[in-house]
Amino acid sequence: MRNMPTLATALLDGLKAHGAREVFGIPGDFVLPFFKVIEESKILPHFTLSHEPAVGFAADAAARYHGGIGVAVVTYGAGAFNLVNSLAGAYAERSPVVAIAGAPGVQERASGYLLHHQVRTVDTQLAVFKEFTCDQAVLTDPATAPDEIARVLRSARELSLPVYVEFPRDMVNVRVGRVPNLPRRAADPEALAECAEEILGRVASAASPVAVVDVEIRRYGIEEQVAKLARKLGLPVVTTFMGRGLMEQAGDVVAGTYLGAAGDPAITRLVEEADLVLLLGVILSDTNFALSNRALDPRRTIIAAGREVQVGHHVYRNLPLADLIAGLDTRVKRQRPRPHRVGQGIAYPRGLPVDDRPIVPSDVAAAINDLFDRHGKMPMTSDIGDCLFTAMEIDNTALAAPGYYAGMGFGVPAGIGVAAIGLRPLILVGDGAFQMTGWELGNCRRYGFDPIVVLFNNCSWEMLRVFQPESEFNNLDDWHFADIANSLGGFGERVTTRRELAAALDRAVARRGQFSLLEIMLPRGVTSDTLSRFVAGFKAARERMAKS
Ligand code: S1T
Ligand code: MG
Repeated sequence: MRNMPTLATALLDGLKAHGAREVFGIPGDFVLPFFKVIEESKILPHFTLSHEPAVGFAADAAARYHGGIGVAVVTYGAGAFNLVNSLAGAYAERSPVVAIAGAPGVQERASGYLLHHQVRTVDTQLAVFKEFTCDQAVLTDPATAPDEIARVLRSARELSLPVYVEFPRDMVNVRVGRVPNLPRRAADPEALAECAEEILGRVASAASPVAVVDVEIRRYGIEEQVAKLARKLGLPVVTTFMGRGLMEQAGDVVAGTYLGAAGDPAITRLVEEADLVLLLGVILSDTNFALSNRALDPRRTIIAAGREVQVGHHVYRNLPLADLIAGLDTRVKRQRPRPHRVGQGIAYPRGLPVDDRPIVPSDVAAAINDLFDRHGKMPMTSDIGDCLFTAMEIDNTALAAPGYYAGMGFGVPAGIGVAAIGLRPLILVGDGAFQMTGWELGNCRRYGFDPIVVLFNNCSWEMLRVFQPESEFNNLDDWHFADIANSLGGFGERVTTRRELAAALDRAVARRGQFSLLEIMLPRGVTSDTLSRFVAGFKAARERMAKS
């Protein structure tokens, strides 16, 4: 017994072995014993935040950036239900977050009392989490707990989706066996061979094929492999809206981001006039495809996502994307150079005039491009709002953003998650979203995080205004966010002119050891061109659908 780990240390060791690098959480009485082990065992570093939605966002963003799994530890009921929206977003956007919820002890469950934080039955919480996690384990039996943990962690990695672990508080120090490390299940070699040959045959006979990539290629850590394959095949690559920031190192093959009617016309033509579209790890969402002028024709589309590959009318199941890319790579016979029809690289705005004119959203993109030219790129996170559409005018740069689920409040806590893995992020956020989770910046000082926060303050829910200009409820008050930075342990300044913007960004890069909050004042009613085209296209698509 002495040599056996406790369930708490077995879980932490298992998490680490399966790719967790840190833990985010907020304690509560049902999870205090586990938190004690987290803190004292030092198996994984831990970071506490202020509100559970932020815990989920931070864990999600950390997983998106380091390619392992994210971990969110919360208490029963009040804590876990606060995690629902973040986990739902992680599920929608295919991010492997392990939600670990403390819970009533096995003995308490049988007491007959309603326990505090309990909603209906003890298992109401499990039932809710089943909707947006791909696997669950309730650790009530020491004999099976290690295997159950191994199974859910493998599911999280294989499917790149959230999982749920419920940890009764009286099980924390129970002695158990170690959590086995289950190997990933690879593709059936025959199915892989047949699938790869079929795809390569299609590509060889296509005149103008294109690859569209989305977040799964990052989730499975294969961005470089996709770039290499694209070079061999002479395939131009575009990212989806959700996939913006992918393959930032592969500027030679990535032509830009496909936004349909809202995007660069050359990129739109590249996709819509292609005679073969290879969708790699793509979420088939409205934000990615609703603005298509031409619907994706199954006969000229190959889609590999969610461990499934569809080529025309053939479906290959249980075929992981990483195996497919490797299988294609080894079978490409010879390179077939194709004439590139797009000039590499879209001309993103840069060279911001340093003058005393007021700032518009595209100026922020130009200022950030200039900043990256001077100081090097920074990893970015963004909230939903015009800041994310403005990000489409920043050079293709590593980005975590809720481009599909579109949940507000992601940007700041996601940036904290990125800081926790040792990077210095640039965070883009609107004033409405900042009202939701901006307070979390107050946690930067104790961990020594120094993100740069670029806050688009238009005193408005501007994106909603674009949809419905007549509504006055979209007017927000002026909260003077920069003024709160000091009391939260950071540095804040408000900028209103282009000269001030460029100078403030430079100062922020130089300021280390505390967060910098740049509150950029933007006029109401002014948006990036990309947002206005996007909303116009979205409304038109909805109207088309209503008519048909
Ligand atoms: N609540 C949550 C959690 N997520 C949402 N996306 C919404 C509500 C609806 C919503 C938007 S865009 C938007 C809201 C309220 C306004 C965003 O305001 P702000 O952050 O200031 O950015 P900007 O002024 O640039 O629009 C969407 C699309 O669903
Ligand atoms: Mg706003």
